[in-house]
Amino acid sequence: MTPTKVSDEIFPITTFISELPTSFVPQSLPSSSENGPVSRRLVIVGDVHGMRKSLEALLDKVGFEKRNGDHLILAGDLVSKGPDSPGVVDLAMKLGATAVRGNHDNAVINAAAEIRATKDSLLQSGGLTGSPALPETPEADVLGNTVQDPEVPDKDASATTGASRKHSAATYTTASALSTRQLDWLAALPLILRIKLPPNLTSSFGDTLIVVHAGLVPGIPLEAQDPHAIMHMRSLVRTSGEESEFKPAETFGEEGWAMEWDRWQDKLASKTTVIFGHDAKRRLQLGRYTIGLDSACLYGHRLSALVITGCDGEIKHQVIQVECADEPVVGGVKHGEDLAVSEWEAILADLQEADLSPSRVLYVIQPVIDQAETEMFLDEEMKVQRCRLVGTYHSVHGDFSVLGAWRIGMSNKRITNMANGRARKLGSMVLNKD
Ligand SMILES: [Mn+2]
Repeated sequence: MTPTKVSDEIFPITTFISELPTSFVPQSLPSSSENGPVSRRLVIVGDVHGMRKSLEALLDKVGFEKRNGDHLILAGDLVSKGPDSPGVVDLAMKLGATAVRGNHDNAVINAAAEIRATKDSLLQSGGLTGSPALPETPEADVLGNTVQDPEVPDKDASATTGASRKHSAATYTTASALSTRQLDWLAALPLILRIKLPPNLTSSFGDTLIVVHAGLVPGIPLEAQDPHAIMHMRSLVRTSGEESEFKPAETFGEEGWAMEWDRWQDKLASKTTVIFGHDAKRRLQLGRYTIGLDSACLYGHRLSALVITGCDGEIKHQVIQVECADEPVVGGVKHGEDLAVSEWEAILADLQEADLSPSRVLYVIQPVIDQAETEMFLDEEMKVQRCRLVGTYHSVHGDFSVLGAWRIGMSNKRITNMANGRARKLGSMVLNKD
C-alpha cells in the first residue's frame, strides 16, 4: 500500500516510533490523597479534525486536569475540514499533548511546504507582488461571498503555480491557517506511539498499548510497518505466497483490520492493544485488542475519549463521549459517501418540488448538464479521478445562492456526493452511462 498519488506523499518523518515517557504512564496510585484526587490518567481522543469546541467539551466532561497528571493523546487527524484547526493545535500544544500523525495532518504539512516553496520561487523570480498564498485557497468562498468556485482549478491558478493542485481546497486552507510553529509541531509527530504498561498492573490491554492513526498489519514488527498504511489503512486483503499474510487496504472491506488484529493477539502470549482513529464510518469500535475512536464528530456525531487509569493494581479504562459541539461540516448527506441510484433519484425527486426550507441547510442541484470531462483531484481519499463537470445550484438555509457549473461527476460506475467546507455546498456526482 505505497502512496500512488502525490497528495499521499509522506512528509519527512522525524520520529517513526515514539515511546510515551513513563512519567505519563498510569501507575497504581491511591484513588485519593490529602490534596484531593490524584488522577494521572491517559486520555486518548479520536479524530478531532479542527472541531475545537467539541474537544474542549470532551476534556471538560472527562474533568481533564493537567496539573493532576492527566495526559492527552490525540490519535491523528487533528486538523483539516473542521472550523478551527489552529485552535485544536494550540490547545494540544498548550496541554503538552502527545499525538500521532494522521493522513490529513500529513497532507496539510505537505501542502504547507508546497505553499512555502511556491512563494519562495515566486520571490526569487520577482513574481510575488503581495498576492495571497498560492495555490488558491477557498477563503473567498464562505457564505454569500462569491459565485466563483475555487474547487474548479481555474487556468489562472494553475498558470501561476505552474502545476496542478495536489491537495483538496480544505487542505490548502488549513495549511494557510496554521502558523509555522503549529506546522512544525505537527510535522514532528511520530507515526506510532508506544506505551509500555507497568508489569505490576493487570490489564486487559496486555503489555503494550500502541496509538496509530489508521492501523497496523498483524504479524509485522512495528519497525517494519508501512508508514503510508499506518495513516490510511482500514482493512486487510489476504495474500498468498507473499512475505506477509496480509496487505493493508484503504477501502473499508467487509471487516476492518482490527478484527484480524484481535484474532492474531489471541494466539500470542504477550498482547498488544492498538488505539486508532480514521474509520468514521464504523464509528466507535471496541475490540478485544483494538479500540477505534473516530466516532465521526466531523459529521456532527460524537467525539470520543478512551480514559485509562491505574487503580487498585489494575489498568482500567472507559470511553467517554460528547455530542459534536461544533458546526458539523455537512448537514445531510455525508461527505464522500456513495449514494445508491435510488437515493440519488429520491433527492432529485424531492428537489423538483423546490421545497427549499430553512431547516435544510444546503442543497445543490440540477440534473446533469454535460460539460467537459477531465482528470480532477477530488479529495485525499478519492484522489484524482476522471470527472465530469455538471450543472448545479446551491441554496443555503433555503435561499438560492449560486448557479454554476460547479462540481464534478466521476465518470466511472459510481454516483457520489461531495460537500465542501464552511460554504456548505453539496456537489452532484453523476453516473456516466458508458
Ligand atoms: Mn484519517
